[in-house]
Amino acid sequence: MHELNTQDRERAVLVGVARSGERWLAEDHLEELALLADTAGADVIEKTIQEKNRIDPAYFVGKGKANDLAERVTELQANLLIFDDDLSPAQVRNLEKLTGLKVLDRSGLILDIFARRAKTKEARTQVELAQLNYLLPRLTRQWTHLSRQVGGIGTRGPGETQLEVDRRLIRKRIGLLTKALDRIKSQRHVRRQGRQDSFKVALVGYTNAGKSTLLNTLTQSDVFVEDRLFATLDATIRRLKVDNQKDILVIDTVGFIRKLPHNLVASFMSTLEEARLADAFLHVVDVTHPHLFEHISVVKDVLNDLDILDKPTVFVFNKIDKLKQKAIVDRLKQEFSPAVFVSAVRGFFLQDLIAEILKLMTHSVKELVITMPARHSEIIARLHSLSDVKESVYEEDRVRLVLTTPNENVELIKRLLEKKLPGEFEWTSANGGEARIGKAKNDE
Ligand SMILES: Nc1nc2c(ncn2[C@@H]2O[C@H](COP(=O)(O)OP(=O)(O)OP(=O)(O)O)[C@@H](O)[C@H]2O)c(=O)[nH]1
Ligand SMILES: [Mg+2]
Repeated sequence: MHELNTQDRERAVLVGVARSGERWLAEDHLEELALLADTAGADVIEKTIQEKNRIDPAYFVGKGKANDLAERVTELQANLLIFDDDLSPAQVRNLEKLTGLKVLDRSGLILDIFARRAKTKEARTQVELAQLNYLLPRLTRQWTHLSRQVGGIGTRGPGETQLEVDRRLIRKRIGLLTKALDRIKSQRHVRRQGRQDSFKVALVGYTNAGKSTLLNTLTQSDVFVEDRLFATLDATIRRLKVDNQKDILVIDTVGFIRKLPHNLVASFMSTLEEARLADAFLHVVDVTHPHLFEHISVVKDVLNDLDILDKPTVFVFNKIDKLKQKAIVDRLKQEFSPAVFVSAVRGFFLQDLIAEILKLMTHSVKELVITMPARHSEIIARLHSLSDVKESVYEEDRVRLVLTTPNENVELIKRLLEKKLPGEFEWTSANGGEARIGKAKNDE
């Protein structure tokens, strides 16, 4: 992210709207918007909040406030106006006309950061797709004209030429990108097959909570870490060795944030696919953050939107090395369980975390579907003793068994089958979805 510092930084004015009596909330949101602006390469030269219960359809803020803003930005020689809430395409147009500045909203800003951060082909494709979807309703002569003239934040990504083509071409491009993503997804699926039988935990959490740092410390890796928002955009996977026996895969994921646009989350589904297939979550929380409770609920909301909330979870309260108010620890222990308190940077109490992961691993169950020759009754009996057989269907000389078993037995069952029935069985793990494991019918 070196280019962030070498480029000319833009001068931004931030605008928020608060319902009456909720000024503190808007101030807080603007604080975070300022971090986002900084990450995108802008210096925030002023923050302004209007208390208003009704949103103005033409300018978002009131007309009077919009006029004041137009004067103020000239005085301040600002070149960028950023709103904390999503604006309609018409509001953007009106505000740009009135102020003569480029106007962005929170989604546009986040998209710009994503465009800079995206490194892999998958992330780039996803970002471009999200940008085009964002752009489509906003594509007007005015916007195109301004972006060509002004450039900078909010205009990177698809590039100027894309802005000049008509909507039909953009739709075509969206179609192509969607297909490309599908292809990448199926390649990822093939790669995933090899990892099918390891226990997988995904690091989820608010941006800047310390997920990548934790991955690095746990697995002695060197994943990019920065004290800015959205340092991670790709799902990185590392192997964690425990007891020289068990292998755990740890997956780093994109961080979440308040007011994360839904279509943006959806466009990252492919990256989050790894998280979706994980056996458990480590929900990493910056315990020193004044709004940690809100962070936790934002993360839960996003996981819920993605329909993946329902997984065993360990709460990992991170950064205890710089926690001053120790009293909060008792409250958190009461409210969240299981919970551990660690420092990823200093490596404090990581053993507690590993112990919790091992507990989850032991207690979690996997559903297996095994097809094998029916004549081996002694093996079938052994499978009954190791698991809960829910269904056995006999067909000619083979039997198909659907069973659930504690995760710790999965390896045992696999070894048993490989030893006694080499090349004669098939199995799938329902928990991991589609992928096939085992050495079935030479089709691996
Ligand atoms: N004091 C302290 N700082 C930490 C700790 N863990 C992480 N940090 C710092 O917090 C910042 C964010 O760390 P990251 O690991 O990039 O956070 P992340 O959750 O991966 O962030 P995104 O990828 O943006 O979602 C960095 O400046 C880290 O050095 C910790 O245990 N103690
Ligand atoms: Mg990260």
